Amino acid sequence: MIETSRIEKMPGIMVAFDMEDVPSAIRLAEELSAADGNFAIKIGRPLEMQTGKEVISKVRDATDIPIVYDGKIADIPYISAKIAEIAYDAGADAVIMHAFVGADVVREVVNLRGGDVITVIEMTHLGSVEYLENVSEKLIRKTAEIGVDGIVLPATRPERVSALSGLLNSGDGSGGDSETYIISPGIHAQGAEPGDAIANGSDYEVVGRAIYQSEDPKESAEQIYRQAISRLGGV
Ligand code: NUP
Repeated sequence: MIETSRIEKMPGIMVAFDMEDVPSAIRLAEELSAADGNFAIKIGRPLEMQTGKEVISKVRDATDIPIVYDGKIADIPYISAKIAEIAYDAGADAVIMHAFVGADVVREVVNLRGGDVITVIEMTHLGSVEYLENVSEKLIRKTAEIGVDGIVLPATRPERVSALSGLLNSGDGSGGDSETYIISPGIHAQGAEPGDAIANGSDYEVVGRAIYQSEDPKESAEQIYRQAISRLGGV
């Protein structure tokens, strides 16, 4: 039984692999292995849909960097656990699932002990304020109590990262675990700047298009990493 996180709680960049070209994904995975900084890879549905779970295995063979499968799992407990199990078996270190589906689903996936579980608490887009923002404190408390490894908070709303990360670490009876890492998408393509989330308590900033659509993805990843880290001041 594995109880420790596969993903280290330390500032870094999680590169979103949403490109639809498998060879370029493998190339970037190899390049990131040699890149200067703390990186993780997040495989999203657009890439997964090219070949299915094989692409997770191919990226796994190309690098030792932690791999997160972002299926945003949101189904009944049996199906959610099945999807997570397939991703772990293919080589993923972590899966992303929705918290709003309820504690029974989160618990079922956590109980697999196949790898890290990251739950979506609030999202980066406008519609996240319609429903998720109203229940996010409850979602954090519940998922922390269950013992997830990571949560998703939006870099596009740094004030939410600050407020909710404080809640996670407050030890106010919420079951909050300071070892729980925070990942925050929204850098560049969705309007946030490198460091906006990390400076407010997040650990990893998730960056997709600004890296994989750039002329030199490895160089862009390194540059964004440096910019984000510099916002911590002296670290
Ligand atoms: O709230 C979320 N917002 C978001 O953009 C939760 C996510 N998981 N993501 C993912 O982060 C999204 O699916 C994509 O893979 C990545 C952001 O990509 P980009 O906007 O940097 O290209």
